[in-house]
Amino acid sequence: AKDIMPRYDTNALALAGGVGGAKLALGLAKILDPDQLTLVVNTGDDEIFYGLHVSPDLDTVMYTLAGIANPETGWGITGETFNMLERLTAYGEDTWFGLGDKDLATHIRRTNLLNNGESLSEVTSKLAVALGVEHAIMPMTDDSLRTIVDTEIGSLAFQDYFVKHRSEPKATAIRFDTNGGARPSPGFERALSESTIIVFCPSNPYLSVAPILEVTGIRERIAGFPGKRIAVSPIIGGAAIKGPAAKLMAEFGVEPSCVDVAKQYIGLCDAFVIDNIDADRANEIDSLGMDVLVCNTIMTSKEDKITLARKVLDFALR
Ligand code: FO1
Repeated sequence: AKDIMPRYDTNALALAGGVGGAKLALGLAKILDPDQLTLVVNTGDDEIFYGLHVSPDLDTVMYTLAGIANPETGWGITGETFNMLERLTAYGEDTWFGLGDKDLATHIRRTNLLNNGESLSEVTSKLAVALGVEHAIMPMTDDSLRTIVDTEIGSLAFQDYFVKHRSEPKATAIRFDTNGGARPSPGFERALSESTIIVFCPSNPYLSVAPILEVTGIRERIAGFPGKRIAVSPIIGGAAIKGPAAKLMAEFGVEPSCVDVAKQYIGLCDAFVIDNIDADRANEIDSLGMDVLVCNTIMTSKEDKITLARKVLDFALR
């Protein structure tokens, strides 16, 4: 499609978490050239397993753009095997985090390069290049910023909450643990200066986008951004396509709806995209001071992803 369509005259910065974010990121990558798009990804979910640095959201975006993401799970590599994990389980390890054999190579390589003193940005770029990804994928920060979920059973690191405890414990708060502040990655800084549009991909506002906004100075930079800013709601008809967003919203006493996602982005977004199913909520979002685009936002096929990416850019740049 890119070959027959006119080139967009824009530089885009897309903010993404895991699965939902990666889908729109792929759509954007299909219509924007590598020099026109920077994908900045949440690293609040990062965790050390068996001594290896795992960056789930970076890997989901990277594998999706490389065309090797597992569509069934939403994480990991397609056609994966789990021989290592089975052996580890047989040795008596508590293997609640599913590290596949191929995926493992990513974490080994990442950890080696980090131990050699390279930044997470440099390492991510090397991994992406090796996978044939041409568009820039950057961590939000090269520093440590860990998402902590306070729950009825205590404070849990994100993967403990999400995978080990299946998001079941009632959450009371979400916090971000930094050692005195996490600085934006150099690529994030550059994209903020050079982009003409910011796209908030349909990722969980509390768990995926909030950590990005928590990076030092980022909320202010986006609030004062001179270009267009547009967000796509990850909540459709009161439910999340994937993940615990709707459950968390209910626990925090907010009605899980696209309107409440929009409220999280007041002052940060000029335009907001909701699904056809939520057409009757458009007025409420309009009164929050955002222009509203109503369209199909469910991305099943590759065409869906490209179509939504186009609609988002066309609406923001109209
Ligand atoms: N999610 C699960 O629900 N169970 C798993 O065993 C699991 C393993 C896993 C391994 C590598 C990776 O990059 C992601 C993995 N995820 C798993 C997904 C991950 O916990 C979440 O998708 C993100 O952190 C949320 O965006």
